[in-house]
Order: sequence, then structure tokens, then C-alpha cells
Amino acid sequence: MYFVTSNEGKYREVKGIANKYGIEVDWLKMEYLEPQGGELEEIARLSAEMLSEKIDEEFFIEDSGLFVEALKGFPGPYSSYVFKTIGNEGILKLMRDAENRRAYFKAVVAYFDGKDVHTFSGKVEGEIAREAKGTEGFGYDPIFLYNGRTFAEMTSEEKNRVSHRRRAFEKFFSWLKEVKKI
Ligand code: ITT
Repeated sequence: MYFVTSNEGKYREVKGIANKYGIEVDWLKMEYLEPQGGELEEIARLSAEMLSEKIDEEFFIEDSGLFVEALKGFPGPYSSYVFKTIGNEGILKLMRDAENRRAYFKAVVAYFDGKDVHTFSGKVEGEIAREAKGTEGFGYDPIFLYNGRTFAEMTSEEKNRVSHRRRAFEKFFSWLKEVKKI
């Protein structure tokens, strides 16, 4: 089944998770238009509906984001743009004087089965670090602390045990097995 994403880090992690379910995932590397604003669920669903006009087969996409409590949920649905512009250093600067470091990652999978779109979500709670640490993973991993280590200080196996992505895909893949008998 096709996973449409421009992000290689996402693809690698999902491939690892899919392996455990005996599901084969093919990477369809492309960028697609994402409507801005609103909830991740809505963005993922609308993006999948728009893509379904171009792709005839079944596929899924995943929309994710980092939500920082002290920044009232920013960057949230704007995570991709914010990462490309101000990046991790920018977030650390915005958070310089913040005592409340709480944040979470959320991922929403939108699956098009050839007819309808189904969504599945997952979330992981953590904190924004005081400085970037680690070289594994991608994106905001070096500044996201989970149980004392950043995601970038974990192996992909370790991150895949607890991540928002793992939680969303676990729901999706179990559903596929139960409902679609894949
Ligand atoms: P596609 O839309 O093509 O899949 P993208 O990188 O633009 O790729 P999103 O629109 O979902 O992905 O944006 C999510 C942003 O949040 C992006 O900058 C990611 O690097 C970041 N992000 C998502 N999951 C992450 C994770 O597990 N660790 C670190 N950063 C993550």
C-alpha cells in the first residue's frame, strides 16, 4: 500500500512499524497541498480527499505536529512551515523564559480505501528541552524530551515504541487487519 509523503524520516519509521504487522508499505514520494489551520484530523482528511482525485489506488498519508503548551499549541498545524523557517533554534528561543515546558506530538493517519477516507490518531506527551540534543530521528526530535532523553537521543526502535506515530499506526494497522483482513 502507498504511503504518500515527502518526509523520509516519517517513511522510515512507518516502514519499521508496518514490518511488525507484516504489512508492506511503498513510498510514494511527493508533496501535496495541505489546507492550513483547523485540526490535524480535518487537514489530513481534506488532503487525502484531494489526493484521491489524483491517485486511483488505496493510499494513506500522515499529518503530524508539535503542540507546545506555553505557546498555546503553536506550532501545531503549522509545524512543517515553522520547522523549515525558524526551526528548533527558533522554538528554543521562543521558550527561553518559559517555566512550563510541556508539549506533545500528535499524528493523524488518513487512509483512502478507494472509496472513503478513514482517520486514526496518536499522541505522545513530553517536554521541550532547554537545548537541542542527539542526532537520531528528524524534525523536532532533538528538542523533544521523553523520560529524560530527547527523541533524537533514542534509537528509532526506542522512539517507535512510544511515539505519536506508533500509536496512530498501531490503531490503523490493527483496524486494517480486523476490518479489511489484510
Ligand atoms: P509530508 O506532509 O509530506 O508527509 P512534512 O514533513 O511536511 O511531510 P507534516 O506536514 O506532517 O510533514 O509536518 C509535520 C512537521 O512536524 C514536520 O516539520 C516534521 O519534521 C515534524 N514532525 C512530525 N513528526 C515528527 C517526529 O516524530 N519527530 C520530529 N519532528 C516531527
